[in-house]
Amino acid sequence: MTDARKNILLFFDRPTEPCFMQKGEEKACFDLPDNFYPDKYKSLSNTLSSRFGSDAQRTIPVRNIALPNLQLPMELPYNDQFSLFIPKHRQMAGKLIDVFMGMRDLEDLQSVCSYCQLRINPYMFNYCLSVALLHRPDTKGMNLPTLTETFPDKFMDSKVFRRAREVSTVVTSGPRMPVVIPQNYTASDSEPEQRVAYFREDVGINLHHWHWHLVYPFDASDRAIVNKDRRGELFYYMHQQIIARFNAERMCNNLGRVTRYNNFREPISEGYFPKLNSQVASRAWPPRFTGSTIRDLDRPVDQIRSEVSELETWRDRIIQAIENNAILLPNGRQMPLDEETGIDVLGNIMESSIISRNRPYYGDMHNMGHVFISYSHDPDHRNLEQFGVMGDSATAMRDPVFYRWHAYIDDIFQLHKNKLPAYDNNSLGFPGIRVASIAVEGKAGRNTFATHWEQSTVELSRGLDFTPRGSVLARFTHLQHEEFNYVIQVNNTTGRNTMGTVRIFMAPTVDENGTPLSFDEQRKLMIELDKFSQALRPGMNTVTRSSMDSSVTIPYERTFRNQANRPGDPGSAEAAAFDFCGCGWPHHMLLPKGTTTGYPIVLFAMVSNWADDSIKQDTVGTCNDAASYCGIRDRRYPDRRAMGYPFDRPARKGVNTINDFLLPNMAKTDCRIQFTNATRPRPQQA
Ligand code: CUO
Repeated sequence: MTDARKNILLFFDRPTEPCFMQKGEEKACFDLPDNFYPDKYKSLSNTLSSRFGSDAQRTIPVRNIALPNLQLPMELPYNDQFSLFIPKHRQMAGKLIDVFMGMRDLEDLQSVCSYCQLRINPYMFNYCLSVALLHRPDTKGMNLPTLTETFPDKFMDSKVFRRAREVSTVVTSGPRMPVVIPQNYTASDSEPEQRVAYFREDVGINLHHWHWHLVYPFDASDRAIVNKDRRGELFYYMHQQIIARFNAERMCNNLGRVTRYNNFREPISEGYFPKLNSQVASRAWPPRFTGSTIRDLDRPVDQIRSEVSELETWRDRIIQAIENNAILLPNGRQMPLDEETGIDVLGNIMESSIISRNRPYYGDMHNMGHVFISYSHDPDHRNLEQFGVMGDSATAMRDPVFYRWHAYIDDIFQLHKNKLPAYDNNSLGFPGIRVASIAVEGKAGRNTFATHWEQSTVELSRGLDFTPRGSVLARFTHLQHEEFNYVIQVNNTTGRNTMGTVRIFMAPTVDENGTPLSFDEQRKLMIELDKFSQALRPGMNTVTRSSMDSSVTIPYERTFRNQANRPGDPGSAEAAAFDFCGCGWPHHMLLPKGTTTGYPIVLFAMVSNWADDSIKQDTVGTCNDAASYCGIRDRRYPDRRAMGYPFDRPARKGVNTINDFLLPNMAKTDCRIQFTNATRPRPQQA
C-alpha cells in the first residue's frame, strides 16, 4: 500500500486523541501546519509537535492547503452523539462527505482530515471518512478497520474498558489476558425479551447493520453514492430478512413473533437499558423505561421539531400511495408503482433518502421513527440527554423496539406486495428441470443442523485512547453452528447443458401455538440461506454446496477482521473492495439457534432459469459473497428477480401450504435445528 493510503487509515486509530499524537503501531505523527492547530493548542503548537513527535518513528508532513468551508459539519459539538437518522446530522455528514470526496488527491485529503480530526465530532468524522474511502476511486480496495476496533464502546459493556485499561496498564508487554464480556448482561431472566438478547446484542449483527448503512448512505450531493441499483428495494429486503430471522429466533425461544409498532400513541411495553458508555461523550447511553410513549420533539440543539402527527401523516400518505398503486410527484402528477420497480420507489420513499421521489410530501418516515423512539426519554431536551441506541445504526439492533418498528415498516411494504399478481407457473417453473430432493449433511447427521455457543476473542486496541499501546483483547460468547453441505439432486431432461439459479430458504413449520403455518404466514418467515448459479448437465446432477459459501454471509474473519494481521497488499486485486466486504450477515448467525429437543424447520430449494435471472456484468475482483443482502459494489444487483423471490408475494389461488406451492423445479425437506447448550472455544485458525 502506498504511504498516502496507509496514512489515511491512521485517522481511525485512537479517534479522540489529536492527530499530532502518535498513531498506529509504527507510532507515526502528523506534522501539521501551524494554522491547523485549533486555538486551544495554537500557542503550544511548537511544544506539542516536538513533545509528541520526538519519539515518533515516522513524521508525516501535512500539506498546507486552502481549507474548504467546514462550517456546517463543525456545528455538531465534538462530544455529542451523532445519528444518521437525524436530518440535521445527515446534512452535516452529507457536506463533510462531499468535502472528502472533492479533495483532488490523497495528500489533500490527508490535510483536510488532519484539520477535521481536531475539530469535528469523532463519530461523524469516522463515518464520513469511511463513506468517502469506500467511494473515492483512489482509495477503493482499502481495508477500513472495523467499527468494533475504532469505537468498541458501541458494542460492549463499559465495564470492559475499565478492565481493559487495568489490564493494559498492569501488563505492559507480552501477551495480554483477554477481558471477558459476560453473555446476558443487559437484563435478567425475568425479562422475556432477554431470551433473544444473544441475537440483538450480537457484535457481528450490529456490525453488519452499521456497514449496510455505510454502504447505502442516505445523503450526499454526489447522487451516485446514494442512488445505487435497487437501493430502495434492498432497504426493504435486507430489513425484511432481519425481521424474518428475528422471528425464527424468537420462536426457537418460546416467544411469539414480534408485534409491530403501529400505534404511535401507545406506550412501548419493552424497555431497554443498554449498559453502554459513549467514550466520546463520556456518558452512558440513555435507557428507555418500560411503557414509554413517543412524544412531539422540540430539540433546538438538534434542530428537530416534529410532531408525532407528522409521522402519522407520512404513514397515511404512503399507505394511500400503495392503495392507489401510484405515488404523487412534486409536480402533482401520479407515478404508477409497477410490478418491477414499485417496491424500489417505495423503499426510497419510506427510508427515506435523498432519492425519495417526493420528500416534501412523503416525509422521512422510517428515519424519524428511529428518532422519535430514541428521544422518548427526553423529547424536549429539558434533561440535556442525547438519543438512545435506536438513534445509531451501530447500536439500534440491540433494542427490542428496533424489531417492532421494522416489523411495522415491513408490514407496510407487504401491503404493496399483496397487491401484486401472484407468480404463475410460468414465472416459477423451469421446464425440463426437476429438483428430485434436497438434503442436509453434516456432523449432526442427515437433515439435522447443529448449533452451540462459541467463545471468541477480538482485538479492541485501536479504539482505546490514552492507554498504553498493545493489544487489548475482548472475549465474548456468541451463537455458532456446525458447517454442513446441502445436497440437491437435480434432473435435467432438456437434453442440453443448461444453467440454473439455486435458491435455498428455511422457515419454521408451526406457529407459536404449535399449529402448522399457512403458506402465506410461512413465506414471510422464509430466511434466505443461499443463492448461486449452477451448471446442469443432461441427466441427474448431484449438487453439493457448502454452508460456508452462503450468499448472505461473510466469514467470521471478515466480520471481526484484524487488519494488521491480514496478508497481502490491500491495494492488490486479491484484496480489492475489501472495505465493501465488511457488509454481510455474520456467518456465525447463519442459522437460528434451534432448541435442545430439535426445532422443526422446512428447508426449501428451487432451481430457476438462469437465463431469466442473470445480470450480464463482470464481477471479477469485486466482493460479492454477501450479495443477497448487500448488493455488489459499483455493480447491479446480481439477480434480476424481485428480492425474496419466490416468497416475496402471496401465492396463486389454491396454495395453502408449502406442499401446494411446489412445482417440479422445487423441493423441500423437513429438518431440525438441534441446539447443544455448551460453550466451546473458537478453534484456532491457521
Ligand atoms: Cu437499518 Cu432502521 O434502517 O435501521
